[in-house]
Amino acid sequence: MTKTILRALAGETLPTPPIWMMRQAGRYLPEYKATRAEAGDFLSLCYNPELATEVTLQPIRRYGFDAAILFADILLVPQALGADLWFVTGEGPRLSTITTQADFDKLKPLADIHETLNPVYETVRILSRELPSETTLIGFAGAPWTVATYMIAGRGTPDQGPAHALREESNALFEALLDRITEATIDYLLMQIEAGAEVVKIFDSWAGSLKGDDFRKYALEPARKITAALKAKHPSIPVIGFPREAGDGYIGFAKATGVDCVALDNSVSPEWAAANVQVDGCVQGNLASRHMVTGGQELVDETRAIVKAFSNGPHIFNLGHGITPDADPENVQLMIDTVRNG
Ligand code: 1CP
Repeated sequence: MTKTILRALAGETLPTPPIWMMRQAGRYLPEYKATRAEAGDFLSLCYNPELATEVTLQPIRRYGFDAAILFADILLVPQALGADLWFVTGEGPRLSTITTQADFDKLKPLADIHETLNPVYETVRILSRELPSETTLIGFAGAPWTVATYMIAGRGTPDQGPAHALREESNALFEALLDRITEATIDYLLMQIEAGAEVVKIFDSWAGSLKGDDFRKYALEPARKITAALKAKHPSIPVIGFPREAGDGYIGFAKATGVDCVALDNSVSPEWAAANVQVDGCVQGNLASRHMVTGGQELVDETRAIVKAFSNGPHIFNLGHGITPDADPENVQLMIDTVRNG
């Protein structure tokens, strides 16, 4: 029996959509907090294959999601390329910045990234042995634009201002950086697939700030390049694209990039997305994460409305973005029960 997520990704309309959740291993779970404390800090957890496996499995044991997503972070690629990376408690990631040719020239050659990333491949290998037979293993990476926004600014930014400034003022350097990240991402995802990832997802969390021709050049084109390179070696491995807050950019995204599924954020209505995006194939999404905090009848009604809107085509149920640390684990169970039992 083929796994439900793989059936949806192959274009099958299922009576009940399979379900997993962005950031399903995370700080809303007490068992995650305990393992993270054992690891010491977040990056030590990412690079410890046994503990990273443990936190990946925690939401599978608790809820029986249809997919597990590798526990790692999109910022491991910059670190593997030679950027300094650390996390400031309560604030988020910090990186050494890349704003000049001299900064760029200090990046490591592609062949050297695996030195840093080997523990991640080991996590994937352990997971592919330990996961229940019905659970799909999803690998992932950040999309080049989103990763570049962190490498240029040295931190998360509300409007990606520093990355847009470099794009305008030193376009050749900006494009060279995007190309380097694209190549590293291809190698990184190929290694995850060879270690046992059955699906890969490309997170373009900041795609929404690219407009017009910039969206085409810096969101669509890198996703197309990565997908083509993966498919050339592993044609049967499905790719999920997530150009978050792309709005009208969701229309035609799958055709333009070759991805098998488009993940939707909750700024688009499911009815609109069914008519404009699901017509081209599988979609994933798109319940607002706040329902995992607020719960109640509103959660149930909204979950039912999303399932119904996407019921005439291939659909994987998910949130529109990651679950937040203040979420109530019981609301996650209520969402799952509503999806599975109507
Ligand atoms: O304190 C902690 O334990 C760290 C919180 C945390 C977690 C649980 C971070 C720091 N990263 C992660 C794991 C993670 N990150 C996963 C694991 C799999 C899962 O369960 O989903 C994945 C897929 C990511 C991807 C990721 N990291 C993205 C893309 C998706 C998204 O949320 O938009 C981004 C933008 C990051 C960067 C990052 N890492 C961590 C934080 C707090 C951030 C966001 C920084 C910012 O505010 O800009």
